[in-house]
Amino acid sequence: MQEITDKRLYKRRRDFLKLGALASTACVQNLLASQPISQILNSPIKNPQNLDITDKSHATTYVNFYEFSTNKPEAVKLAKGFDATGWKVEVSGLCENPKTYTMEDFFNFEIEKRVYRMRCVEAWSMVIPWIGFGLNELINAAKPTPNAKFVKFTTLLDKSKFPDQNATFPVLKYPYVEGLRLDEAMHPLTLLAVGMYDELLSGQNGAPIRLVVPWKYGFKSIKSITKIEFVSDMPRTTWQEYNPSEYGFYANVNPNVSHPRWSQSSERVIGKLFKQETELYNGYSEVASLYEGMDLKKWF
Ligand SMILES: Nc1nc2c(c(=O)[nH]1)N[C@H]1C(S)=C(S)[C@@H](COP(=O)(O)O)O[C@H]1N2
Ligand SMILES: [Mo]
Repeated sequence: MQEITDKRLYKRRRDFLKLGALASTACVQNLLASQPISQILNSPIKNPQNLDITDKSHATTYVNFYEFSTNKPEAVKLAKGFDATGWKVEVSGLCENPKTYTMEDFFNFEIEKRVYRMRCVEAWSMVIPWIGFGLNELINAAKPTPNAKFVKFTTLLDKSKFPDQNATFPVLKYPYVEGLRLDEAMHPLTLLAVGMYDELLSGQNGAPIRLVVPWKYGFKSIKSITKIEFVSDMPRTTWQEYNPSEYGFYANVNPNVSHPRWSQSSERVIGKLFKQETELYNGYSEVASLYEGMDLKKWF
C-alpha cells in the first residue's frame, strides 16, 4: 500500500515538474487532479474473466433508484440533470482520522475499471464495468478504532433533488441506509464507484459516488452516498426496515434461499433471451471465508 502511494506521489511530482513554470500553482493543481480521472474514463476495459458486458444503454436505463421513482423509465427521466456539484462525503464515527471528502479527494485514490456481475434481488442480472477504488483504501486512511465492527452508509437526504423524499407517502423511509460488516467492507472486491463504462456516474446510477458489493443483492450497493460511518452495532438498513422478513442485513446472493415471494435459483440476464442459473455469492466464491460457520438461511 505504502509503495503504491509513493509511486503515485512520485509520478505526480514528475508530471508537476514537466508542467514547469508554465502555469500558476493553482491551475497546475487542478490539472493534476483532473488529468488522471479523464485518462481512466477513456482507458480500455480490462475483462480478465471475459464476462459478457451488458450494453451501456441497458445499464443506464434499467435502474432501481427509489428516491426518484420505483418506475425505472420514470427514475431515469427524473434523474436527468441531477446536480452533484460541491458533493461532500462525511467519513466519521469510530475512527482515528474522520474527514469530509470532496470528489477531487476521491480522485486521488487508486482508481481503476473493474467488470463485475450484478444481481438484483428482483431476479435479474447485468455485467457492468465500474470505475472506482477499493473501499479498503478509504478505510485504511480513516483508521477505524478496535470497537468499530460495522460500516454504515447513508444516501443524501434532499427533498429538492429526490421527488420521492418529498412525497406525502414516500415508498421507503429516507435517507436510504445500508451497512456492511467491517471485514466485508475491507474485502478487496468491495468498490466505491465514481463511474461506469467510460463516464462518471449519471444521476440514475448513483452520482457522484456509490457502493458496489458484487456478491450481494443489488440493494446493498447504495447510491449517492453522503456519509460513511464506523459503528459498533449492526446498522438497521432501509430494506430491513421496509420488510425484515424479506430483506436481511447480509443479502448475499444465494440460489438456495428463496425470497418469500419468488425463487432466487435463476435470473433474467438483461439484454439476453435466456435465463441463467444463479450462483452462490453471485459466483464470487472467494468471499466464502467471510461466512464460515454461519447459517446462510438464518443470516439471509
Ligand atoms: N439510494 C439508493 N440506492 C440504491 C437503490 C435505491 O433505490 N436507492 N436501489 C438499489 C437496488 S435495488 C439496486 S438493484 C441497485 C441498482 O443499481 P443500478 O440501477 O445502477 O443498476 O442500486 C441499489 N442502490
Ligand atoms: Mo435491486
